[in-house]
Amino acid sequence: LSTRASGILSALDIPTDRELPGVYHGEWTGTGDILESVCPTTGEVLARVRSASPQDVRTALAKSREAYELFRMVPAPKRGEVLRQIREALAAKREELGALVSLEMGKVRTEGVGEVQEFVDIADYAVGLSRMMNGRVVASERPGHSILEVPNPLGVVGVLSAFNFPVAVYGWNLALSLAAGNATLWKPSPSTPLCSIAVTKIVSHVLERNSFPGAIAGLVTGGKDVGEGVVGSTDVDMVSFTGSETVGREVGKVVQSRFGKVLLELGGNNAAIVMPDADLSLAVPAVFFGAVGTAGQRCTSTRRLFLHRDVAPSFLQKLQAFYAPLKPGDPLDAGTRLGPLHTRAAVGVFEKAIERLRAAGAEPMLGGRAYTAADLEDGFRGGNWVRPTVAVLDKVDMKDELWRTETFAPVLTVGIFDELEQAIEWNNAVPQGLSSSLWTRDIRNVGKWIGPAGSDAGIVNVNVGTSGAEIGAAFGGNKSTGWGRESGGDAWKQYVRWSACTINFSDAAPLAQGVQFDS
Ligand code: UN1
Repeated sequence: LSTRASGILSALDIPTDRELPGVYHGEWTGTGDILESVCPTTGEVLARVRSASPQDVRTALAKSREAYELFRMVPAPKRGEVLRQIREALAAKREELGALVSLEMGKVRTEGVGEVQEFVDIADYAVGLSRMMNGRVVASERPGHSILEVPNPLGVVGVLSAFNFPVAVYGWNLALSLAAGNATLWKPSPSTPLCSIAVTKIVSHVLERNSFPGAIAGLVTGGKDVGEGVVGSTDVDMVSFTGSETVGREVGKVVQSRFGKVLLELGGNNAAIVMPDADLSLAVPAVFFGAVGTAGQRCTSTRRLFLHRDVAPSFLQKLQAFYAPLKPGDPLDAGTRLGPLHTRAAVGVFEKAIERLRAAGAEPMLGGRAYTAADLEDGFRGGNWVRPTVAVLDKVDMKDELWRTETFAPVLTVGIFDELEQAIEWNNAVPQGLSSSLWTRDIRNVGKWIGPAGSDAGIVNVNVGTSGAEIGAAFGGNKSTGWGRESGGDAWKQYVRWSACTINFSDAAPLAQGVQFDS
């Protein structure tokens, strides 16, 4: 193992000299297939992980249920105290864990550390929540009666997360689920097992120190079969899935068919709209971050850019200046802005998107090609590198696949408009509805954008880019993005079982609606 990798792993107490167990349910085990963690920057194999066998999944599910039955009796503020300690433990390893995200996922250092910060933030939020998950007292129409709406713990929450946020998305779910009194079982992406092992270690130490069962935050690494084992199990009360629309559609059906709860965070196809009165000194860097940050692999990445005709030439010229110095760099180096794509397959997806653009007559004005080995410096040749791409289309047809498909790569497709209404129509004309961003200083545009005839996405920003949301508001999207909400806002209400309790304190037992049913 390179010293670059071994330093990061040992700082997180991950042994580098043996196969790693990829299952945790109070103890570490793993008897399934081997998963390889491959560094997307260099191609180096970072570790071999023993994933969950079908028996491991069954054991983990049983342990999760047992842990839930104990944990649901713990008062919520006490659960919050555990979260507070998890928050502290994560913050103490912020740099190390952030570096592991960069090493294993490939996003650049500041974004890797930012992702850990996002987990810290949601843990803070959930500590507060643990004293504020309030139910309600509802006025009863009957004398001497009260109606309570009581949030009770839900059960076992299965979290299936994607490679692109290998720490934070689990964090959103774990923090709310734990505050709510549930046990959580995590099935991470098979290509980021080390991040999940490192996080689970940190969390499990806190649980063990507090004499709680480790299975409150269990882990089953693995591929499709492990995911199916969790999704299909009636022992899992809610499945929170982040990933592609194709897989999400199946997950949704399976969970629905057994009447479980499902929370879906699927594709994004996010647009930024730039009006002629926009402050370009803010809009250009925001679009640059949205399109190139995480090498275009956030579900909130900016994929579509709609420029008002009056501002298009100067916007594109300024954007070009931001793209020009980009070159492959080690995501671990502080100055790097362009990391690799996470997998080799993603390079093929990028190339297909470029072909589609060319077929539509749009020659990219920037990028347009993957890096070949000959273009790359020593050390990077085993990685997955593409040139961030910008292409302007003369004719915009939102029915064309090139606009409708989410390509998980840094490809920004640009259309030119004359009226805001037209741009909003384009914004809404795709199947996905995650994030959107309008750049203007005219309050009348803002009113249109955030109102009934405005953006139909879950995230509707003004003078803020499409990606990089804070944790305070509920995060999620509409339409084929799946309507799920995670993180802040009212998202916690999905992680509980609501009990409507009508209580009669009186000496009579009248029926509602005045119904008389005497013998
Ligand atoms: C994702 O890409 O799955 O808003 C989540 C953002 C981040 C989370 C993205 N806070 O870009």
